Amino acid sequence: MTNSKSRASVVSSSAKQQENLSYTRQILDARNTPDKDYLHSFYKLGRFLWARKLYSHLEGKRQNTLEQAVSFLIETLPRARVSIETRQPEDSIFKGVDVEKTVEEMREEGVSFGLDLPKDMADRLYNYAKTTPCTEPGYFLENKNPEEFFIDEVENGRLRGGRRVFRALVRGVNEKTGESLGNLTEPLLKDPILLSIMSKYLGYYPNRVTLHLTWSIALGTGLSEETIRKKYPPSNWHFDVAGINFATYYTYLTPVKNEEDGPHVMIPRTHVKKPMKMLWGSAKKSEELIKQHFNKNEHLNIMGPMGFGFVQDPSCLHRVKPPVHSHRLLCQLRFS
Ligand SMILES: O=C(O)CCC(=O)C(=O)O
Ligand SMILES: [Fe+2]
Repeated sequence: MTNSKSRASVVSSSAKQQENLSYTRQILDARNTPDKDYLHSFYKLGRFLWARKLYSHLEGKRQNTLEQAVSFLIETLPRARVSIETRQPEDSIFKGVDVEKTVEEMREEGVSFGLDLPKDMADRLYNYAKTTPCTEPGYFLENKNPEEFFIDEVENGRLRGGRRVFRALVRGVNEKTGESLGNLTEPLLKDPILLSIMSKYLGYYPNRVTLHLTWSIALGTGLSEETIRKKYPPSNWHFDVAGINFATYYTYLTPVKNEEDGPHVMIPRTHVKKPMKMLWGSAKKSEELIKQHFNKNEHLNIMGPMGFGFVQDPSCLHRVKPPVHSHRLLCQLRFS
């Protein structure tokens, strides 16, 4: 973990929601690039289906045992009242979504749609992203602090007329307004339907959620594919390894109506079935390798209006197709 101080600020701002999430103990914001955590030790096993399944089984068992122990204690100590807010499905943002069907689709296809954000929430996240400083991984000032900028300072793919920018990670806290990504996404983080989908899919209550709010910069048409791939890693085909087992909720906060608006592209079913050799080495896969094993008609370009939301098992091969004319904003919640 890169910065325990900023992590603490998000964790404390969401202390109440954690209480309500019962098991979801750690909520991390994007600025800590929490994925660094996953690059070491046994998290690497998360690329293997058998490891994800085994972990789900063991973690599910551990939580059940814990739960039984806690209820035993509560029952034997009748005066010690523990208040856990249990939200009902009718309070969900995703009221009406069929949990079983969604989980089934995730299992079969690796993706399921129909989890759109209400307009006011999408608007709030968009405004937050417009008014909060961003950073691009790998760019630092002379004093070694990350170089910060606002998204409106990126025009024609360049920051203040200077260097090229490919992506802008929105900070988890806006020091000026006191707003935080953790607070803004709180209704999502404690949404009973979303949590139910995630826990059913994973086989245990998620222990941790990481938040990412990311602008993909409109790159125009002049840059070579090779440069883009080098400078913008998620534009390469890859699978995520975000814990031992994990699943992601995505929502578009700018409309993605066509292939030039920055669609998320994936190959359904590859969470359970990947060519053997893709399981080894880097999680990033070359275009050539993908071409050898998959037809173009197996690629799914995901498009939708602002607020469009879906859940995915990001062990599926996927990538972003960078936008051409206007920046695309995506919010990701990774449950693990
Ligand atoms: O921006 C996207 O659509 C994909 C991002 C992604 O794959 C990642 O952050 O790992
Ligand atoms: Fe990814």
